[in-house]
Amino acid sequence: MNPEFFDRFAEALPSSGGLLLCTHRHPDPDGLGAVVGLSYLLEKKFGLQSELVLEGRIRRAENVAMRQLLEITALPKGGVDPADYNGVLVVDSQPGFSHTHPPGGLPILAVIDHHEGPRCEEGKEPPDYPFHWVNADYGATSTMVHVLMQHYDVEPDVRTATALFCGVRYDTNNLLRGATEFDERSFMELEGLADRRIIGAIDQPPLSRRYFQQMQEAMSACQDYGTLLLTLLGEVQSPESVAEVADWFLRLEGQQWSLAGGACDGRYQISLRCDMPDADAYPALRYIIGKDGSCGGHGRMAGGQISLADLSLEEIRERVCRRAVELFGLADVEPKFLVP
Ligand SMILES: [Mn+2]
Repeated sequence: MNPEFFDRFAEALPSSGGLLLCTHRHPDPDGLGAVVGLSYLLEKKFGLQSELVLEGRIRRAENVAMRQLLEITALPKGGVDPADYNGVLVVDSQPGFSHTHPPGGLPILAVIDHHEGPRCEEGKEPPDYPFHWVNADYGATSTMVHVLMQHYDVEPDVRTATALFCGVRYDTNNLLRGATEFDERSFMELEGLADRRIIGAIDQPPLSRRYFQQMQEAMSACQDYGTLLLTLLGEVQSPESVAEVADWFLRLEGQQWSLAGGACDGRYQISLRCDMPDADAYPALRYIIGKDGSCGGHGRMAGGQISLADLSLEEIRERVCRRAVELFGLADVEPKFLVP
């Protein structure tokens, strides 16, 4: 990336006043890491204060631990008076994605993201934000923020390095998934600066009884189609647990697609994962969700949702199952329960 492009980030910022940072609903470690990194850069280099506006609760145990241990504070969605701020910066997502709603009444100054999504797919020109950096060649948005910090000669402190490291680490599964040379460089550098005890505590957080119950429900629901593991649950404790279920079954020996779904907060959440080398999860999930909902994704992982306002849980499960089986050419396969 040429240095002049990064200079545009500085040009996009106001000279004073507060800023808001926004990421997707139920942020993951990469979204949180990118927020912490960007906030640090804004303060150290530009003397600007920024606050995270959080959409959706953080409930996955690892993400809760990361937020607590790194003391990541946030304003609730709806708790923001636009008059107090000069603009919004969006990370690890893009305005227009269905799970991302920047607070209204304020200009969007910057978008930094590594996801493919509806806008790329429609082949539209990206909207003209003052700083618009969307590049799927990065395995994590935290890497992009780290690269931006390096351009401005800002070295992260321990807390910031730990947050960014978690972002790179979880989004790339320790550099094993969709990582490029940029992610590798950031991973190595940040690891040396990060707090290992905090990383360990984020990695192995205490789990609730409900968590184990959820996993047992997932075990009994998982249907094995051979190349596809389908786990379409009813109510789940959090949207993140759907992603966790999809990730978990992907560890079954052999190579498969793992599709999981669960109802939470008025939406049916769906996660698709694959462990085949060149699989592209986003177009696959796009097909499976069809016109019923929306999705986004990156490399071998994708996530989306269908509103439960217009369709019943049963209708959604039936449609998702039918289209997944159709897409993967498994219409003639009689599924077995993974755990009979
Ligand atoms: Mn990400």
